[in-house]
Amino acid sequence: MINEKLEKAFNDQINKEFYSEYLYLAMKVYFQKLNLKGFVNWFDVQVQEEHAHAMGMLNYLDERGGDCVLEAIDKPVIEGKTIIEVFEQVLKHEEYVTSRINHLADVAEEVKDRAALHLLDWYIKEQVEEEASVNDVLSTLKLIGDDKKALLMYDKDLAARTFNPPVIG
Ligand code: OFO
Repeated sequence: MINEKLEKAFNDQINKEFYSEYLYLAMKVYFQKLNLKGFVNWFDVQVQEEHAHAMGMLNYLDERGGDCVLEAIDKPVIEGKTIIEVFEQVLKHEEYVTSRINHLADVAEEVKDRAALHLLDWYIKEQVEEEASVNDVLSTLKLIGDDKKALLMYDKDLAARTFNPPVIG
């Protein structure tokens, strides 16, 4: 049976993963309006990844005999106006999620739950990849600057991103 404090921390994080899914869905809509299909695809993959992250924790909680309590998901707000600003928000958001996963690992450590720590190792590694992939897009966008032709070419590159269902744990 999972410790109550850890169960609550998992539930909080499940909510944040679903929020991430919702935020990236809002960003997908933003790019649909711009008719940038590669960016739309990039966010589509992001949405599926976040859904998988949330489900991985939800199923884990169930496996450990815990209760999953689904709370309301906040309304997603896109803060920036430009494409770069949208990706700066994504990076800020992923850094925040990393800090919350680390907090979750701190709680698992505090209650000496080695099995949960093992699962969370996967999420910690995943956050390194998440931040790296956003940084990658941001660096390219900074190089592109105001060059519309280069942006359209990059949009084609992003169309190639595919979702590979993660094996969590
Ligand atoms: Fe679930 O990694 Fe992004 O938020």
